[in-house]
Amino acid sequence: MAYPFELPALGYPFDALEPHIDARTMEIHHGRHHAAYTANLNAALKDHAGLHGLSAEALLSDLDALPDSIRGAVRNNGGGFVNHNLFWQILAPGGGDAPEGALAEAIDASFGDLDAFRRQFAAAAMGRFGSGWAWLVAGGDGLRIASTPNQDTPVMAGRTPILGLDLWEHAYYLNYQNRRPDYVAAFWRVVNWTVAGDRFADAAD
Ligand code: MN3
Repeated sequence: MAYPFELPALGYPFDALEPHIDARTMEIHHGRHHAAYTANLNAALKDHAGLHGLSAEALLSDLDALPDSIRGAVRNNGGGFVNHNLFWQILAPGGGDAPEGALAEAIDASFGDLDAFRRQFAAAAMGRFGSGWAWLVAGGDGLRIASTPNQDTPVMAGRTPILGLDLWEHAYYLNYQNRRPDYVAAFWRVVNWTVAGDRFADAAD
């Protein structure tokens, strides 16, 4: 996908992830926040026709090549666009079982076992001060956990996020207020491990 970027459909109803992620949060998060990142990315690129053939990932992975006047806007809004595209895909109603196949083996090899991975991922999520994301990332040296501020994304470093957890308060405040640990715990109940496994397989190609 290239300019003009379009807000992707959610793929399930707003209330599909309840009680873990509430319908009102999903409606605002997708329909306002993600929509705004999409619109603002398009606005930044509007007068730069030479960039209109590039994917958001291509733009983000070479920010230095962009004009100074739009680099920050593309970083923030392009990051917000791709991060939320991923986020909706790696959530699923009735998800949260466990990874299978090659991803399960890689998690065990990289972190010990699934519980140890969950603990390390949660620690990264809790350690991110303010707004940002926690990630399971593939690329180069295998699987690892990462965290980024704001809407920065592993895509900026040419890496493939397998899972991402939105740590902005807009992702959880209505239901969880300041209880980020409860939100992180709820995340494991709605992870779409099938999509995560597919992303891992694609990253390994
Ligand atoms: Mn968000």
